[in-house]
Amino acid sequence: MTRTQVGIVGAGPAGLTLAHLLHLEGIDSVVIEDRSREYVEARIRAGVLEQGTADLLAETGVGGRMQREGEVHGGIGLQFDGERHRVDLQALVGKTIVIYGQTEIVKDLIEARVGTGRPLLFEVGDVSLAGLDTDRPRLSFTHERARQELECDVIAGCDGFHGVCRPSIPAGVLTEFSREYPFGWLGILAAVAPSIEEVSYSAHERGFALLSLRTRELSRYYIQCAPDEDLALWPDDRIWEELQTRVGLEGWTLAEGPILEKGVTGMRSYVVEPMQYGRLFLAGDAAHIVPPTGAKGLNLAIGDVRLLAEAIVEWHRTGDEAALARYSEECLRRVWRAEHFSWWMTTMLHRPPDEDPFGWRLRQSQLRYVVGSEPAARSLAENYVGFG
Ligand code: FAS
Ligand code: PHB
Repeated sequence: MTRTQVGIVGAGPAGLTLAHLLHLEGIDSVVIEDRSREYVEARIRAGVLEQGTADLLAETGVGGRMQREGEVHGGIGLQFDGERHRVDLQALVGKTIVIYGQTEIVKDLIEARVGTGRPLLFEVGDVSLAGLDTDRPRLSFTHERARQELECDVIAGCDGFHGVCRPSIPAGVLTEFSREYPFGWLGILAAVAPSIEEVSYSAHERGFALLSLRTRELSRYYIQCAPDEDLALWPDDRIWEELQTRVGLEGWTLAEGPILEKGVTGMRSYVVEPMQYGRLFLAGDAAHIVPPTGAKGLNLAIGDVRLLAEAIVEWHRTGDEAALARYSEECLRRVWRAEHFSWWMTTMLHRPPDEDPFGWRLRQSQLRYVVGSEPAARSLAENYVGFG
């Protein structure tokens, strides 16, 4: 049996950022991940960082490449009825966002972790948790064909929506809140210069489309599809044709190019309360999921572990467990604000399969109001850039 102060399950943004923040404060941790390093570094996901997230990465010494290669954006586009409107985030709320892929953040955090020489174990198997309601919770797992036992002071469940930590909490403790959406996103990564300067959301009668980017040479575009859309029915030319229909504008051209990756992502809202049990603390997608329309998922995960790291440090320094006891309550206020904003953006911009003309008119009116009223635009802006 080996020991550590914090056992961290999952090497996604939540687990890696937590390990990094704890290390800066001299608190030891072990990170265990069931996938390979190559897999987690290649998994294409989020692209938009709230200013608070970007500032945290920069202030804690893992934001150098983000500052060199990321793009700071002062606005986003909302397109409907043949017009693209700019929501000027910087003018409205004095904050910006950073465009920098989650894959790059994960690479930067793994490099920092490896640089500390502290344990980051990939391709672990059969992870199980025990003793969560004692002061010596334990992780057991297989690594390099050997069974390992790890005694911890606390365990951080950063293992995403399909992980093992949340299900390790006894029945009857948790309350789940969820909503499934009758649509998903078909996303592409294309080797073509983005035809937009900033992220642009488009509501079209045929459905939603999103124009985003990773670099000035890599475009990241999405179209609304069925949640179980069969990708085999979407050859590249059909994807480009549908994108052209949904985002086409007078006097503007969407440049096409080779599609490097394509995939379908389902969409749900989900929150579990509380986000802790005994010495197990859930963070990120292990505790909550948002539809990506609000670009909140990654940012929520970072917000959770920022709070968790502060609470663990305070406990180790003073023996005072009050901040740890308040962790879930503190997180959930921010989580539910992001859940509502993500639901609001999603329902405003997506066409439900059973939408009638009345529903479409309501959405058009809502979009006109958001781009035409400064208070309404400011409300969108302050939620989009985040409150951190
Ligand atoms: P993650 O899921 O990123 O990381 C959890 C880690 O735990 C993974 O590496 C997993 O392999 C590991 N793990 C799981 N079970 C384990 C076990 N038993 N033992 C050990 N390790 C285990 N958010 C946005 O803001 N914008 C987007 O466009 C966007 N697109 C997304 C597309 C997809 C397909 C998905 C699934 C999510 C997307 N998200 C997006 C949300 C996403 O970015 C998450 O919010 C973010 O990855 C959350 O980070 P973590 O909580 O660290 O969870
Ligand atoms: C992305 O760039 O992948 C992205 C941008 C904005 C979103 C979701 C995803 O709301």
